[in-house]
Amino acid sequence: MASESRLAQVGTTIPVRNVQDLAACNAGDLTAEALERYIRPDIDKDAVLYEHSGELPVVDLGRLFDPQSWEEEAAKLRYACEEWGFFQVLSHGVPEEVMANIKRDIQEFFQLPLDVIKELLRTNPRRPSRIWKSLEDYSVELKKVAHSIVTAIGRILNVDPELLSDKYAVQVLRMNYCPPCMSMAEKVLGFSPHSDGSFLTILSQVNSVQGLQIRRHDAWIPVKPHPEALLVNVGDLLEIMTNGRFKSIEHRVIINARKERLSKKLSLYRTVKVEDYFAHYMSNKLDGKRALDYVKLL
Ligand SMILES: O=C(O)CCC(=O)C(=O)O
Repeated sequence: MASESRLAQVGTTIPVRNVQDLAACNAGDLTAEALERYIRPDIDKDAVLYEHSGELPVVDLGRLFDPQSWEEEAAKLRYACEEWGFFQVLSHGVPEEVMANIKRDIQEFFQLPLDVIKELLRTNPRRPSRIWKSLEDYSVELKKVAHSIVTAIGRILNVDPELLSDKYAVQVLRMNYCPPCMSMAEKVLGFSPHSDGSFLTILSQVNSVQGLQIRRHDAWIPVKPHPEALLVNVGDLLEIMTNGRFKSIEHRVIINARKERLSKKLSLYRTVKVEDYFAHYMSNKLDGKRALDYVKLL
């Protein structure tokens, strides 16, 4: 919690009109002006290659930690991080019950009227206790998954495991809600193209509505997630720390004209305190850009 509130103090997102509020408007009120923030004139600029959806790399965590198959699976993980920046993780070990509970509770949460949600969060953010418990259980499980992936990445990069230790990690969980949009669905995006500012992100759909597309070779590849997989992507921090070897890839979310889309995203950050960086900087002799090596892994 301490690190969460620290992050909240660092910065918040740009205020926008609430999308549930927008979705509740009469179709006639959803003018181009009302939707201006969401309309992307360049939405069709690059091709969407549906036929490549099945090529998204898959990494099996069980095989990754089996000495017999480590090498083969580690090669897949390295390829995924270097060439795609996105991959699906199977055998992640998150209990089915934890997955089912969080999906159920997030769906129920977003069915509450907007004023009830606001009131709940204002008066007592912990009051919707069932969802709170589900979120906590899910976070605990995802921390283990993140730890396994980060450990494997450390082995692949041959870096000191201490540098990737959990004590430098901060975890942020977010629930995403994209309402259906009948008017101008073909011009509106749920999430504009962006790469993640995190070290690593673990994504998972909450309902069955697809929409995520990832950038590859100047085109968009729609993601069709395996029902049991978690989707992982390299974030900007990992790209920086690997000197650009691992790629933090742009992605976007298209919306569905008739159905809402729900997803959850766990972002993992690795902290470097300015004080630590400064202490490191001061305690070393001036030597070109060597102090930067302190934040880079490679
Ligand atoms: O919902 C998704 O699949 C992706 C969401 C996303 O890109 C984000 O939360 O930054």
